[in-house]
Amino acid sequence: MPLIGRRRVRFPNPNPVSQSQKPKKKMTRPGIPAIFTQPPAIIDPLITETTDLHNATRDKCLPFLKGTHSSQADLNQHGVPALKRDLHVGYLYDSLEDYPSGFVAMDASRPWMVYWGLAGLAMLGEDTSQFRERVIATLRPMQNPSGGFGGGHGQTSHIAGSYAAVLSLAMVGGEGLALVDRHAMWQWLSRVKQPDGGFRVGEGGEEDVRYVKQRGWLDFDFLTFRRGAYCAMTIISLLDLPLTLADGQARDAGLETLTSGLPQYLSRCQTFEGGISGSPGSEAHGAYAFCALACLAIMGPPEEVFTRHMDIPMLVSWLSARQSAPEGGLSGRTNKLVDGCYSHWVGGCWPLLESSLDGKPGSTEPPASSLFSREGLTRYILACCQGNDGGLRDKPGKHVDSYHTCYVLAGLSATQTHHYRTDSSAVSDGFSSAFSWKSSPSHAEDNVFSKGDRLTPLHPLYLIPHKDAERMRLWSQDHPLV
Ligand code: FPP
Ligand code: K
Ligand code: ZN
Repeated sequence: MPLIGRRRVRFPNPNPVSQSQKPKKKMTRPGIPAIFTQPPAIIDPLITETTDLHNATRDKCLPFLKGTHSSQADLNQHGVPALKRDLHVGYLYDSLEDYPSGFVAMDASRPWMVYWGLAGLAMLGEDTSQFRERVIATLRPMQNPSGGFGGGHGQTSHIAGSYAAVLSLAMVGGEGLALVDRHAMWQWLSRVKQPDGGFRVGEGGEEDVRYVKQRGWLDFDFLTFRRGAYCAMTIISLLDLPLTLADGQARDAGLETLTSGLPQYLSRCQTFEGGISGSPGSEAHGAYAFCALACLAIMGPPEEVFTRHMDIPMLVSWLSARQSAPEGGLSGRTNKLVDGCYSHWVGGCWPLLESSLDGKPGSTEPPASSLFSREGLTRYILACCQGNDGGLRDKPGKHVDSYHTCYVLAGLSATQTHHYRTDSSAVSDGFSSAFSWKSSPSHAEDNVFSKGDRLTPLHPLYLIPHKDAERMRLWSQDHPLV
């Protein structure tokens, strides 16, 4: 085998299996297929920083996957640990309480923290309406009279904060449904709509570093200043906002509606790899793949909008490459590491694609074979992502947080559920497809989780319970803007 340049080349062990199966104190638990307990059969001989990170991650995960880690107890007949339901519930209740001063950087993500907590609790079967008064009191001061919600008190409106606020209000219901100034929201969204069809995440400020300081990870959005399309379509469809554009750059440029040019814009976000980026010309990433597909599926039936605006074989190929063995978890982009949150951002793309490939609505039966390994993802989530004291995480060795708790649970729920569309919809306008989704428990043969570990499914586009999405939409329809 030739040496490549002057880089270190480590030749793969010709018999890696026997190497890893040297007698060890703890034997792999029974019921676990070899693909989840051994290094991959083909190993890249070129060692780079990337492969080192991959190997280190794999070695960290293996004891958890094999069921031999000292923290693990209660493995089922498939060698999979139980969901620590009560501990996760406790963790999420705590996540909605006070934070020590070290968390000040999260101040700009307060609507998100409310959303992650509520959505996680909803999946775990808790009643989220109990938080109604507190959520309203928390979010009310974040709404700006000129439309939208900021990330915290006194902050400029941001499309992601507005998305999280609207979803949280949908989950608490009641007076929460009336909190949003929908007229101002419509005007604000019209102002952040761009002549190229996309949405900026806020007004102005994209070159103002103060926003960057203020917003932590959301700053990616301010630097590239688009990426708001999914958040916008979620808000528009749940609040039944008019599609006609109010004053703003987009209308000045001749666009007529909030959806004008949007599918074409998303199409330009599909990259040479087949994945989808947050804005044309940048790197494909799982978080934006979900946002783009969910956004398209809000606008129309997947089998029509995906086929028209995406190269589906390329997309399927890129999405499939996000899953790796033995970990079973998903990565967000090429050559990067598995991370529990992509269980949703990437895993949540599969039900949408499966529905698109299925064609017409009405197929209540899950497809005979899945496009990804539900078993692998379930194993990664339950074995590698659960914190000892509750909460879920990116990977072993990382701390739990409410963002990962929410999206890892959402990914687990996607592996347990068959999402399909029906011929009936709660609405009769252009968003009828978005409100025609139903979910039923999947009884696939490769279910490896225990019976008691089923989660309440979320709407696959809105990421809140179906009934809450429908309730907000119907309430809004009953309260037309004059
Ligand atoms: C890279 O992080 C992450 C991104 C480029 C996107 C982050 C955005 C989201 C998670 C959510 C977007 C969705 C909405 C609804 C606003 P990294 O480099 O730390 O991670 P990686 O190595 O896994 O790519
Ligand atoms: K990451
Ligand atoms: Zn993550």
